[in-house]
Amino acid sequence: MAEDSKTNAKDLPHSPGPAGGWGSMKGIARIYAETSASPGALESLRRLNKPKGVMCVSCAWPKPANYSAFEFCENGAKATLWELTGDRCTPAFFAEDGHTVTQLREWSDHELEKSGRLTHPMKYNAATDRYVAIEWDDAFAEIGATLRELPRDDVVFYASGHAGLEASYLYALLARAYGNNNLPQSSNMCHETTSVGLTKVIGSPVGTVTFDDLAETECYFYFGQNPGTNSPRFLHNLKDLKERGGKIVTFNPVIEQGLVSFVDPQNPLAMMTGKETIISDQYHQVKSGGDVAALLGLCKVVVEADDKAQKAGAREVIDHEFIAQHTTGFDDFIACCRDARWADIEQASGLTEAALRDAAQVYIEAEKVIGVYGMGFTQHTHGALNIAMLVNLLLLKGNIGRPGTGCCPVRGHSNVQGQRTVGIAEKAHLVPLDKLKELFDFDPPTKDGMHVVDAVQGLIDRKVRGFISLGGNLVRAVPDQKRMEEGWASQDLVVMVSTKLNRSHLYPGKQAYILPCLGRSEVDEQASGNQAVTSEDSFSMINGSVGHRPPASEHLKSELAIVTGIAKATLDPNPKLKWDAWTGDYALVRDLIEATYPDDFHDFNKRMFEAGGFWRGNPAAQRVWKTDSGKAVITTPPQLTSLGFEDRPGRYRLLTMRSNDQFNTTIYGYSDRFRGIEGTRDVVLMNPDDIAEAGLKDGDTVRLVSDYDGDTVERHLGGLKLVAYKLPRGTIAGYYPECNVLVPITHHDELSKTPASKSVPVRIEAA
Ligand SMILES: Nc1nc2c(c(=O)[nH]1)N[C@H]1C(S)=C(S)[C@@H](COP(=O)(O)OP(=O)(O)OC[C@H]3O[C@@H](n4cnc5c(=O)[nH]c(N)nc54)[C@H](O)[C@@H]3O)O[C@H]1N2
Ligand SMILES: Nc1nc2c(c(=O)[nH]1)N[C@H]1C(S)=C(S)[C@@H](COP(=O)(O)OP(=O)(O)OC[C@H]3O[C@@H](n4cnc5c(=O)[nH]c(N)nc54)[C@H](O)[C@@H]3O)O[C@H]1N2
Ligand SMILES: [Mo]
Repeated sequence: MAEDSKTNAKDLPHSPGPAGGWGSMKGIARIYAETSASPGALESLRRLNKPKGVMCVSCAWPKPANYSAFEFCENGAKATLWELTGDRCTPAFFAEDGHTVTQLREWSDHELEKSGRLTHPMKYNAATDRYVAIEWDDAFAEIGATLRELPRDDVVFYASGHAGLEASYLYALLARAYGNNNLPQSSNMCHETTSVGLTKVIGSPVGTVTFDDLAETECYFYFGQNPGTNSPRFLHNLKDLKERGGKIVTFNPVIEQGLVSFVDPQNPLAMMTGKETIISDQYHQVKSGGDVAALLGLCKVVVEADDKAQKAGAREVIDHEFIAQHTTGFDDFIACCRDARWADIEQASGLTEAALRDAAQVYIEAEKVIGVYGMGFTQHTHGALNIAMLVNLLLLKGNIGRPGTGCCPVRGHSNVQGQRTVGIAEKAHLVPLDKLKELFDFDPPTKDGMHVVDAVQGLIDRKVRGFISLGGNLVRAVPDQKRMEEGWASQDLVVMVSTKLNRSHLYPGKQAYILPCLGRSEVDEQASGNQAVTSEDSFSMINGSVGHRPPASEHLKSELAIVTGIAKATLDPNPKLKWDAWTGDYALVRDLIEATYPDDFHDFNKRMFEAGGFWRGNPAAQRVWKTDSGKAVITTPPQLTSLGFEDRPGRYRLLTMRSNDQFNTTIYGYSDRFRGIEGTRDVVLMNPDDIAEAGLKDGDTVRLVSDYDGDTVERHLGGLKLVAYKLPRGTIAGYYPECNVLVPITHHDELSKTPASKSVPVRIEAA
């Protein structure tokens, strides 16, 4: 490798300036103006992420116990304002000329949601091809009648990781009392690789760090997560580390502005002077799928340094005492490190030996290191191997289960982790079924249910006949979107619990309903008064949240009330299933959660408003390893990439990315200011040398074609503008969800079935 692969992150063609700063203030102001949110909405921002306030509806980044005056970020503010918009999508909207369901399919995702908050329960009328208003009781009765007729195994209960623990617990109970474990969740497309892969190696499905560790650490090794856009409050912790002299080493094919530099928008002096903090000391533009080799290279240098130290009688680099006491697999792994050839590591990672040696030196010198990762790790065919390799690096120096160290997967939706904790799980063994039987006097099903991938396959094969969606926009979020749309529309029953109109509403089955719900920032008045809900963040902290805003419409119901409404209309009466009492007082549901999970949730109702939340605990953080061997597992990699395919001429690795102007399938606008891409999302980013070699030019209109060997389905996406961009050769980038038509449903992580959306094999053609 001739050139040094380490990038001087400041020297970028598309770099528009630091993350945070005035740019973030302008971003908030633009959304405020565009959503016509009332001035009262700004009051909600002030209450965000504080005790007795609203827990942000955006990402799952934890809330500090010592909060500041404005404990929210640009994107949290955008998500909140988007929910508190003054726009309304009423029955009159659906009756307007040009608003049949077929016509609405021509609208963009942005336009659909921009129509505003849904105000009434709606039912699809096939004769007029329109949604029309329906009374709640009629909707529940009709849904219940159809559910009772459908074969139990053919109905899916999906949840996007948003609804609070109380509604989620009852939703899972509804599915099991109905008769199946078909409880897939958005994490099946997201951190399922962590749930399965991290459990395999350290016995924990979730991260091991807390805020105390962030305050104490000396160093982050940062892989495939984009804090500037997806967890901006993390930028404050990264900045704090830099200010106390710590180091950040980043691996990412794309230069992400939040990992380059940051101006703290909450610091008036920094705002006035534009004083930016440089975040990454080293930025390594690894190839998509190249992290296994990069991590092997880092470990190789650590092993080499330890050999040298031992020979010289100096202090050892590897923590041999920890390794002997706490791990298995060490000998095989260091043999693999010693045997690995630099030429192979360079080829597979796209990084030079010199760059990897620089990075490893930082790791060797730091006493306390945290490994961070996100979707850039989990969404690959061998995503679990990425995680295992990062764990290998951390274990070599005992960097798990010690203050200031640990493994930090950054979770997505605000309650995605918590929903799994309280029973939204398709795998039966993850749920205390005996407890459910004891509490509710029915026999919960023991057969595993469907993962999102199984559900999509079931839809494509026309085996899934009914779908309940607690939030989310599955038609747009999953791979193979074209085939999914057809399968979705052929169902007997589709029920969507939603706040905004989205594409999943526009492929109605034979019987389809949109059930509009309250947002988290709104008052949820029930028999015992305004209700609080709880959620669990990335650090396993549980927080209460209380809405203060008036509901967007008087016809809305809470998610919990909708779940119990469906349950009552569907299930045979059972005196132990007290749907009405639970709806009247959510504290009773928290008692049930405590009774089902006593270790995690003791004194739940008392502790839910502790500042910063209460910690559910994590054995791995105490060096108790709940693995098969009772030890942490050091993994010898069977291959050097996380890809499921070989390189060949003309084949590129497409990574699908998020812009700064979206939350998943919710598109706020068309400004990705961090990447300098404005006005459109229909782009492909590509290395200039790759563009030249392909005989194309910057600005050309091109088409991507799936180059997948797993099946013969044709998948393509045209009308994309080619943008010359600083990317590793062979890696190209486009936006999620637009690129989902190109991702095959069988192209997923081997262990967890998480779709491999960060390395999709494609060809590129002039349009
Ligand atoms: N504003 C906003 N906030 C969000 C979301 C949102 O859409 N908008 N979504 C929420 C959700 S559900 C989630 S899961 C999280 C997602 O947050 P992230 O985990 O940050 O997810 P992505 O932005 O998809 O991708 C992460 C990074 O991986 C990099 N990457 C791609 N391939 C590779 C690779 O092979 N190796 C390495 N090392 N890096 C790679 C990409 O360049 C990108 O910077 O954010 C949550 N927060
Ligand atoms: N190619 C590719 N595909 C991906 C990804 C990727 O990086 N690349 N990322 C994956 C990831 S990480 C995830 S998590 C999934 C996301 O998949 P989903 O969770 O299914 O999708 P979202 O876009 O988060 O859902 C948006 C909808 O949720 C509804 N909603 C918003 N707020 C509320 C609320 O308070 N209650 C209720 N009931 N509904 C509400 C609104 O109607 C809105 O239209 O997508 C996955 N798909
Ligand atoms: Mo996610």
